[in-house]
Amino acid sequence: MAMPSKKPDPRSIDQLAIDTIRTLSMDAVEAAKSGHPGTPMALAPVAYTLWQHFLRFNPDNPRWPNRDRFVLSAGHASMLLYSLLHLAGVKDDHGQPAVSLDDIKRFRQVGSRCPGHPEYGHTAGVETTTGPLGQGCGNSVGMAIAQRFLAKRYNREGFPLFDYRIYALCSDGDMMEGVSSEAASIAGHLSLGNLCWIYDNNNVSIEGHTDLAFREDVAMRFKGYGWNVERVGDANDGERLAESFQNFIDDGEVPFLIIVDSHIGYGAPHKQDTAEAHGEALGEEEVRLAKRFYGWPEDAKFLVPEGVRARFDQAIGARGRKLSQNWYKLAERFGAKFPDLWVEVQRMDSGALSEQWDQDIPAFPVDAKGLATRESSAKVLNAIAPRYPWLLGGAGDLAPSTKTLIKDGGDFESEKSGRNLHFGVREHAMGAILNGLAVSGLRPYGATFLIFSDYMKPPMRLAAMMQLPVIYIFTHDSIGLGEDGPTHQPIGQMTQLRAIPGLITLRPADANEVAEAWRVAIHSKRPTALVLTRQAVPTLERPAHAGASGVRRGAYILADCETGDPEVILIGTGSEVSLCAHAYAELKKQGVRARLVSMPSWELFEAEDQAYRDFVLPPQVRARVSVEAASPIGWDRYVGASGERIAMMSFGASAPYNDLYRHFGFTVERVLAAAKNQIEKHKERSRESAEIVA
Ligand SMILES: Cc1ncc(C[n+]2csc(CCOP(=O)(O)OP(=O)(O)O)c2C)c(N)n1
Ligand SMILES: [Mg+2]
Repeated sequence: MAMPSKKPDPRSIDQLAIDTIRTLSMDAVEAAKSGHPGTPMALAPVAYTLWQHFLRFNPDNPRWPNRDRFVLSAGHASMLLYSLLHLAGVKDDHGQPAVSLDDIKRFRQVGSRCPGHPEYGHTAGVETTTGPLGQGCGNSVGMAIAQRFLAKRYNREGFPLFDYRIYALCSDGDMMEGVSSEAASIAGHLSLGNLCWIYDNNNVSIEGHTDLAFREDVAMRFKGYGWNVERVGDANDGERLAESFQNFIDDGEVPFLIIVDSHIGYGAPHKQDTAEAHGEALGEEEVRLAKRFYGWPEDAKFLVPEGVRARFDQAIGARGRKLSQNWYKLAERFGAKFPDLWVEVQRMDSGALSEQWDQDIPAFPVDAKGLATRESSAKVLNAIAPRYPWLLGGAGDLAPSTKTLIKDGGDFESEKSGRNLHFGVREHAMGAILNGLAVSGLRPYGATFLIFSDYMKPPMRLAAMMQLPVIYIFTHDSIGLGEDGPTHQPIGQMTQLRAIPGLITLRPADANEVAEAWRVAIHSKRPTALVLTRQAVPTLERPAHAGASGVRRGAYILADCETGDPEVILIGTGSEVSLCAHAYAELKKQGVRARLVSMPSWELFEAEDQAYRDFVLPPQVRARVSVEAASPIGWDRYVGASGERIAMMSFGASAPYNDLYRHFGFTVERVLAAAKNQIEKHKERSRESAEIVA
């Protein structure tokens, strides 16, 4: 492998290419009058060395499944990545440049492929969305787990179908965030020898010198996690950088941290090594002086000197094309020899489902005692898993409680690559790892108590933004968890999850709704949260109650009055549906025309057309009661300002759950009273408005 020289000749094409990355980044930020120039200027040689000499990546086909992954966890340095994508000539799905020079000129503007921070799905070659510090680090661990899982399942003697590596570039901020510590800890535990983090140790963050808040010994910390650690004392020392990357590749046993000492804003005479170089345009004069320092034409803007693109093409381009061509040939031979496995790989790669994946999902018989929805979920998960081999996941040390083990799925451990992941008590990293697994084509799920979804919101919202079909299994979903008390009882969590655009929440009422909820989740191209009970809930009688397939529409009429409009509509979710069903039966007995609506998913209901929504909740029927043992926020949308919401107005308490339901007013009597109040109230109102009209 050609190593770059230690002190590149200032006129060498490699130095010219490095300085092109720097100047493109400076010019783009200057034009936008916003952005982060300092870190691309400092890290240009690091990224250049990696991309040109090591990264196995075909610019013509950035989706090549066996490509090395490059994650810019320090997403604010986005111009570093955009410059690389541009200069390496990376193509999008239509064979067009992933990033044109025009995109760079319109950095951070409407319609540009160069938004402020790298966005997955928006710019070809961007492996994951980064910007919230630490997330990319977490994602990279998921990617590394994915590679090992894929290698274990599909590689055969003489067929190393998946042998790629994962590189992540991290800043001081990444290192300070807790999620990267969680992720590094589990990466060390799992001996992920395919993972390399490059830590940009520039001693500067937004408020100034990192001494203000961060003096820990990062090298010692990572050694403690079981990583190999190397130091490169000068970010401009291409030879030493190359040596470290080679050591990572040669080692391959445990994750690898390369600590690189760099100078933020390298070459800017007044701003180098200062926080000002981090997040604002350098200013015209400073840019001019920095260009003079690089030996660059001072007035040139967005200049790509002749030979620079060709240089990328000769190195990363030629290498990547050759490797990927060879890989596709290998894949063809693999397909001939292992046709079933190859079908799987192709299905996975295209995001398709495995054949007959839902054939074994059971129908649950009516059962007054019933079972907890976490229990029925376990049965459904284990009916799906054998037919869906790239479905994998685990819990944050709560598998026995969340019921999320795949039987006979094997463990994913240091020496094992099974389907049951053990995240340990690391919910935040779990969320980020799930995203890394999902962008790698696997179908991941992660589980914990609903209350601890609080610990993983950042990666959940990124999953929604990236439209990743991650499945979250959140159990112990209300005061119904009982004795553990208010610290463990979720109140506002449903509201918070419903506020994440693009996340589908599902709170199924019984075992058959759970089966449908899983069907929705598996079919979904977006993240889905299954919200499940700890306590048993009855399995409702169907078809006396409507079939559970209505779950797909978010809300459906479970039981209705025989004729005409109902006088009142009861709307419940999850464990409160059976409560409403009892109230409905009682109302019916008393001759009241009631409708019972199960509403497991607001998002799916909102996606239905107005006609269906009006069919379920006719606008003329104003007497409405919602019942959900959680925050009332948002329910006025469905019951109206004059409807009644039976909800939690405070934190919960520690007691047996039946007592808590009574204590907090989740009783048949209360629902009955609310229904009758509503009927009276709206009768009165229609009388009043009739009088006004008369
Ligand atoms: C979770 C999170 N918190 C805060 C920020 C805002 N922010 C962006 S960069 C940064 C720190 C910059 O320092 P460093 O990470 O060392 O990056 P450098 O300037 O050295 O490139 C902060 C606080 C963020 N992007 N993500
Ligand atoms: Mg820094």
